[in-house]
Amino acid sequence: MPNSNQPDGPTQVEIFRRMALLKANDERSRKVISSGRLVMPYYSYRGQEVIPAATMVNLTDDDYLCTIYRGIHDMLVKGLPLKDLWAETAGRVKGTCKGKGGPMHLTYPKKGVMVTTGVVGSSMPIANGLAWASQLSKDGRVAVATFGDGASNIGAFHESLNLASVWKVPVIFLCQNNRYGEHTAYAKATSAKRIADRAVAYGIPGLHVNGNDPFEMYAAARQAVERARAGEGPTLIEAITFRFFGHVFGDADKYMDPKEKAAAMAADPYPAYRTKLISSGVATEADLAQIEAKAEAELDEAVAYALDAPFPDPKELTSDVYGEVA
Ligand SMILES: Cc1ncc(C[n+]2csc(CCOP(=O)(O)OP(=O)(O)O)c2C)c(N)n1
Ligand SMILES: [Mg+2]
Repeated sequence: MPNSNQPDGPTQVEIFRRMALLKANDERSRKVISSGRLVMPYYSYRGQEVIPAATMVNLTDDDYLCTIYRGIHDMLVKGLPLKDLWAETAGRVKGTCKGKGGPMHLTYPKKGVMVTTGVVGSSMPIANGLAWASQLSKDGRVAVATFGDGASNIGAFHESLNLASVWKVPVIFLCQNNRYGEHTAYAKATSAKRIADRAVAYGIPGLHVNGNDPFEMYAAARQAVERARAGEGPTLIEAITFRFFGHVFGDADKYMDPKEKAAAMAADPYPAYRTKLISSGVATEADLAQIEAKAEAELDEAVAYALDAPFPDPKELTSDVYGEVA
């Protein structure tokens, strides 16, 4: 576990700002869906906010992100605007894919959000392709593939790590180990105690970090980004976290151990980090309350913007399906 590369004061606050936005967005999403005003499949990332918040602060807008259905947290902190996100998840014309992609297929290339996929394990080969393009064009971009613990048992994980290592492409494989794959607990589906150990088989660094600790997460991501930019190749990061809710919104999560869940929620990284910033003198209670209020106000605006927008015209069903060949 790396212990250098600690974030400076302003970066610590920026990580908090991103976590506050993510927490508020998750809470608002569940509230709006429960109200019946919005119908969509929703994969809560509550509990996992630290991972993208402390990782993406190390990236530029030009760097790439390939993520999954449980990836709204990754995309928001990579720069996907809140209004565009809400419009797309609500299936409205003002969304990132004109309302035709929905929550499982968000993209926003202007900020490097290249693909969201529902196919477990598929973010990795796509990120490899983008990283290979960066390597060939020498544009310095780094690609990050996020995925879950369950995805590390898919063939594409192993193929991607191998190829990335052989070609030394600038890619980071960021595994968010939230202890469950759909309705199956980690130990029932995964032989390795640590997914990070699998990196050894491909001759690349495998970092095993507490994904609920913003400083540890930041240091690991920074190390991986620096290695990628220096042309040294890929890194696998396994970030340990916990999914507070069931696989998809509405799932009764009976298969989750209630004691384990209660303990994880009691150790919620959000209030813990909030307290730490205040006690270390990096921010005041008023500073952080202001950040939280701003996130709520932005959400008020984004939800209204999305729900007031029209649905796509059925005539648009087959447009944007194929690219035009000149
Ligand atoms: C190739 C493929 N196999 C199976 C599924 C069904 N499925 C959807 S989510 C999921 C669990 C994945 O768990 P994990 O990788 O840990 O990600 P998490 O949902 O925990 O973030 C499965 C098996 C799928 N979508 N794609
Ligand atoms: Mg999982």
